[in-house]
Formats: sequence, C-alpha cells, structure tokens
Amino acid sequence: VIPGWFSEMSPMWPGEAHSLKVEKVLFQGKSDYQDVIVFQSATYGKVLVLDGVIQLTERDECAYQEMITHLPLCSIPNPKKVLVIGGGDGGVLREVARHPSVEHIDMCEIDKMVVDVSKQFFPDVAIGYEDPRVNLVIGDGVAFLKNAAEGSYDAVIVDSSDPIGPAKELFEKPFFQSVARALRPGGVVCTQAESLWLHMDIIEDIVSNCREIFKGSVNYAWTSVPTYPSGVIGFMLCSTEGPDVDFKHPLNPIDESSSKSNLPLKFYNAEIHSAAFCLPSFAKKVIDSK
Ligand code: AAT
Repeated sequence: VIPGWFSEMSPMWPGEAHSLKVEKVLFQGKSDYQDVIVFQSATYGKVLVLDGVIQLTERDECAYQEMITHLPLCSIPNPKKVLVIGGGDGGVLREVARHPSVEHIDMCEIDKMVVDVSKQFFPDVAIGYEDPRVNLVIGDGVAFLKNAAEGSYDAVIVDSSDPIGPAKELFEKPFFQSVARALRPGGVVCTQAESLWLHMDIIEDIVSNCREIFKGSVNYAWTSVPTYPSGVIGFMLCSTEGPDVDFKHPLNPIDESSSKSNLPLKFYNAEIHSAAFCLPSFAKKVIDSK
C-alpha cells in the first residue's frame, strides 16, 4: 500500500489494484451493512467507496449511470413505472427523471448511510432525490421484489454493488425470477453485470439463468468506466414475454429540450447505445452459446 494513495483490492480481482491519489479523506463511517468512505482524489473528483470498492467518482459516474438507465428506458415506448434497486447515491434517479413519460419511480436501497452521505458530498448526483416522482424505501431489494405486485413495472434497474456483501443475492436466480414476476409483459430489466475481462464466469451464470427466466430477449452490453476494475463494466438487459423489445435499436430517444433539468447528457447517445451491444469475440462465443 502506497501512503497517500487509495488502492482498490478485492478477491474479485486478485493480483491487480487500480489506485487513485488521495488529497483528503472527507468521511469515514461504518453502517449496519458496510464501511463507507468518501475522499477527494487528485484527478477524479470526489470518490465514494463501500467496503473498499469504488462505487462512483464525480468524473466518470456519467458513463455508468447514464448507460444503466437509458439502455433500458430508451428501448421501450413510454416507460411509466420504474423500479430502481440499489443506487443509493441517486445518480440513476437523476437519469430516470430525464424521461417525461415516467410517472412513478420506486427505489429500494439497503443502506441509509449511502443516501445521507451522497446528499452531503455528491449534490450533483443526489439531485435525483429532488424529483417528486421518487418514492424511496430503505430495505433489502430482494425482500422488496418478493412483495412487489405482479406485472407492475415497465422497467427495473438493478444498480447493485458486487456479489460480495449485501448484494450477493441480487446476482442469484430467485432474484431474477422475482424481477420477471414484477415486470409487465414486454417489460425490461437492466442489471449491473460486472466485467468482461474479470468475470466471465459470473456473466455466464447470469446469462444462463436469464435465458431460462426471460422469454423475450436476453442481451449483454458494456461501457467504459476508468475507475471500475479493468476499466469496463457490463449490463444484463432482458425483456419478459410480450411486445418485442429490440434493445439494439433504441426507439425512445431522450428529448433533451423537454428535460426538466438543464443538464446535458455527458456520455449516452443513440450511437453508443447500439454500439454497447457489440461484444469482443471471446465474450460473444460464450454469451451466444448459453
Ligand atoms: N451508482 C453507484 C454504483 C453502485 S451503488 C450500489 C448500491 O447497491 C449501494 O448503494 C449499496 O448499498 C446497494 N445495495 C447493495 N446490496 C443491496 C440490496 N440487497 N438491496 C438494495 N440495495 C443494495 C454500484 C457499483 C458497482 C461497483 C463495481 N465494482
């Protein structure tokens, strides 16, 4: 460990550790679920760390939050009711709020400390909480979905941490089954689905579970996030049986002129949406064969 630097170490990426120079530690706490740290970095703005793992930096959070939100919501006409699991920083809420068709957003985050710390240190991210359509529930996403009314959501976005710690069950088959149950016919889900470079085994499992459960379409997409392990992160995008969803050809573009916030998109556009589904050959072989 180099003094003055944060190194991201985990058994999920053994033998490597991306490091950021720390200017100042702004917050350190322990919640009921995890260790929470916020620090000012030299080159990526403020950084939120849970159990030693980077959740977001101010500089590159757009690449993740915009993609995990707009890949599903721009793929269906008129999304009205949306559920977000995790995402306590509020960034996904900020992005969902760009869609004028949305009438109601439920959000279930397990850790209230993440919500409070984000409001205090990441106002440009936590701005998502100011939207009047948001209903925040503090609780476990697994339990929330078990109790959700059948067929009630147009889209579910699972902005979850890695499968070590409180998010473990969010990567397992019963969870995907309850997501499918909560979606309307032709509804869509987008889940955080780890790195092509590091986690092909996890991705294989998710893909085979999803092919059994989701009778619409099942796709993997990815984006570039320099401060996530290996610099990339992927998403599992699935739809339930019903009206066809062609994720690769978005039909519901964001009309930035109608957006309530004046903030322009930094990363997402229609071209990068389609491109996100192009996979390197080594991954295509595995994912297509599942
Ligand atoms: N948008 C920032 C990126 C994240 S945040 C993941 C969130 O999921 C955290 O706030 C965490 O508290 C929450 N969470 C974890 N488990 C559960 C659960 N069971 N129910 C509800 N919320 C949960 C993801 C970063 C990805 C990092 C990649 N290495």
